[in-house]
Amino acid sequence: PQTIYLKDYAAPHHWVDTVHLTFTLAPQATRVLSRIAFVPNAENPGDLVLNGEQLTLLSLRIDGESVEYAVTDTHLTVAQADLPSGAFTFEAEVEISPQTNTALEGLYMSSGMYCTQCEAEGFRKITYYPDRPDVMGVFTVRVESELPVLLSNGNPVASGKGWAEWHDPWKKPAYLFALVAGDLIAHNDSFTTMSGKEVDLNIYVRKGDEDKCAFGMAALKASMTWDEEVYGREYDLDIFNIVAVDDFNMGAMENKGLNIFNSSCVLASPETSTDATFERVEGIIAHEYFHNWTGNRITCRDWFQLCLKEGLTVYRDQMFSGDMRSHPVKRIEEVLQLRARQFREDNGPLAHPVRPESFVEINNFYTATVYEKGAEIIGMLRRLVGDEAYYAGCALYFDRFDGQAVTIEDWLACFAQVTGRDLAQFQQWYSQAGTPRLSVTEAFSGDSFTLTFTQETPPTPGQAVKKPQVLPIAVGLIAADGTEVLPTTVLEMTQASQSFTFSGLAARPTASILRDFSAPVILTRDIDATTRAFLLAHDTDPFNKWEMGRMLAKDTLIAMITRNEAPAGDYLDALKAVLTDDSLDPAFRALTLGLPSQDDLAQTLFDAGQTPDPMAIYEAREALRHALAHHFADVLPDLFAQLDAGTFKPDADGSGKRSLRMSVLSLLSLIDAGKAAQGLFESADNMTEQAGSLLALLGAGKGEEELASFYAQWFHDRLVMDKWFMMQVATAAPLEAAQIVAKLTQHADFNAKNPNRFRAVFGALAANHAGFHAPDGGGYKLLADALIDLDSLNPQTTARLCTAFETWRRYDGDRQSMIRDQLMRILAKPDLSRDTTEMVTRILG
Ligand code: BAL
Ligand code: ZN
Repeated sequence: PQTIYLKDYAAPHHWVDTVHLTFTLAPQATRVLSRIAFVPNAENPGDLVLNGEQLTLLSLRIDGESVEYAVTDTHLTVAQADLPSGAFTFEAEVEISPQTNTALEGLYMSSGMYCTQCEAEGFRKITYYPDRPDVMGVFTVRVESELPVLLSNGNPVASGKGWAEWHDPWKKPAYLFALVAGDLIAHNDSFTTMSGKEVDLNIYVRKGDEDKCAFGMAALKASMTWDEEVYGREYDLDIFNIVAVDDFNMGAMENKGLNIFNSSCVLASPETSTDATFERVEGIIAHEYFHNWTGNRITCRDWFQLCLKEGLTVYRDQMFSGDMRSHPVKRIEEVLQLRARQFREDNGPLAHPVRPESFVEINNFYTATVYEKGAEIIGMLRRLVGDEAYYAGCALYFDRFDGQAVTIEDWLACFAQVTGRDLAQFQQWYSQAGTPRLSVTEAFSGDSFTLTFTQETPPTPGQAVKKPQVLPIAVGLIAADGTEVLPTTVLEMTQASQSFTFSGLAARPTASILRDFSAPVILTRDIDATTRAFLLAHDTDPFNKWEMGRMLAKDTLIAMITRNEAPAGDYLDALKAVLTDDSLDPAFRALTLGLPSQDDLAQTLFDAGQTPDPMAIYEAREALRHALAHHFADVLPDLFAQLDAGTFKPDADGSGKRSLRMSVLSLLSLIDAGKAAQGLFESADNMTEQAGSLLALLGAGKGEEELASFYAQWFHDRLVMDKWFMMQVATAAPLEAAQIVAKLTQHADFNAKNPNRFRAVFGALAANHAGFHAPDGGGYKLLADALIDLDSLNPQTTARLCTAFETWRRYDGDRQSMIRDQLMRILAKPDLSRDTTEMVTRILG
């Protein structure tokens, strides 16, 4: 397959003015008639080059005349010599087959409805078109079908029996095109924008899901208000539609005026959804809505600039969720996720810059690095320039680039202009892959305290030598009595090694370093358990307070794994103090009680030069869970009773209490024979507690009856059934995991074609660290078998799940050789997709 390079970017030979599309829908023979007004690009004249894949071309005309053209599997070309000299109208009719489109890119069918997914390059499976984000046009779309709901982008223009017309006045690239047709029900509401415009809001769902839309609608309205209040951004159409689709590769898609959502990311009700789902729905609704300005009104010049819209939009949705809930809790959750997904990626064969320099298949670059590290860069930029300059830079960006397809350089230029800063070194964050290692030493002399930092970024594929990054390092200093002698101060590190001195101190303080996780680095700091426990008790920065508990837990587990030590009493006492401290937010206490994942421990051991043994990691973690349960035995039952949040409300307060309550229950189940969990399972009126009590039972090696009754209650609800599948795999004992997965794939409700269901089983297998890495290699083989089968149906989801193997070089020779065999077996599959070929090749290195 061909590699595409950022350095090769060239503007298109033709721009698009207007696009008229008529869809005559039929499951296996949909007709797409296109009329496109093209304008030659005087600065780069040439042939008319259109993308097109899996299309049957029925007719083609230019300015009403037939013309010579060449068609390949991927392109249609009309030679410049055969084109009119100025602007012209291109007309074509193609036939496509939505029903057999299992890749879920382009126009496809899901549960009887038609829907589309065009980002990144799906529009070329709908019709011939310059399918690149810098080509923007004004679309008018006519949809013909007997189905009752017919939707596309923009505003409705006219409709009649069996047809509807839509017009989107905002020019857009083809990746933001969308079409939906189905027998759907609308949950309707409205919103008045800051300039007094009334917007009609709809969430379209299948019959039976109407009662799961209210929360998403409230989140949408909150997002619209927030973007007006915080960024001054107003919505710009008469209507905003969201549609829930069951078969969807991603979480959701920001198509202009017609967001399409994986149903798991928009539907929510207390009976069927956990608090985590409510939080996810709120965040994703906001994310897609915020794209209307950061992504749609201003889009990317090319796909290498993907982080321009994704990093910024993730940052915006994170700030929104923090405002809706709790910033400290949200920040800890973000960092947990960043470390679990992005650091893992950045430390392995798939490491790539936030703005990659090349790709084979762009779908493989919708990664944690582009999204989450991309968001961290925005957060660092804001820390460095300050709030006022941050918002001034954003305002300039919106003003200057509205209606354009732009680059990271364009974005940064706004902040350079507003602040007068030179952001050249900062821009390296976009081009240099790898997670910087930051180490620090501390010295006190006279009345001065000095912190000396050293940074180093390890080599990553294709980047052997690294330069120092700009690091905003937020620090605070705390006196021995717990008072803060230096409030949070941001140090700006730009060199490989740099010292910062604080004077006028009466005594040596304790430093709190990298507050709020102010830069995405791995911090090494030589501090003893007593200092960690002191900061856990006294740090005013909630993130670092949590971080100290996490480091104590990690040290304890590493000592248990490598030296067979018993858990340190100091750690157990410090954790108990947090668990029982009523002055702390329950959500924070729950996060502090959470142990580092097995995958995190494996990486930590590997970084320390050891070969991680998945079974030993699993056993130590289980032993620590039992030790915690026994150490807290006297307080767990009371805490469980006190933390009853009463009537279910999916807000920060209620979800925080339930989160701590479920953490308590999971420990309690290890010492009360599952009684409390069985009781709650019987009485729970919400999914958070029903699934939480079932998980607590399964985690204690019980729960078989409850699992069966859960199925009997929920077999008709596909999203709850995803949980039923996932919970069994997630809690499977290491030596049973492969067998349980094999059995579940034979279940009548398993369907590999549905990405949610496939991920519920195989994503959970990959996440069950000891189960996936079971010594006989059964987990590897099972996943490889499933990926080989899925690749013919759905390359995108297949390629994504190959990341299960990305850490293979951490492990012992036997495991490495078993994984390599499986990767080679995948690669040997005839007609393996471009997506999977690229991923496996990169993983093999
Ligand atoms: N643009 C793809 C889905 C999302 O990031 O919103
Ligand atoms: Zn996005």
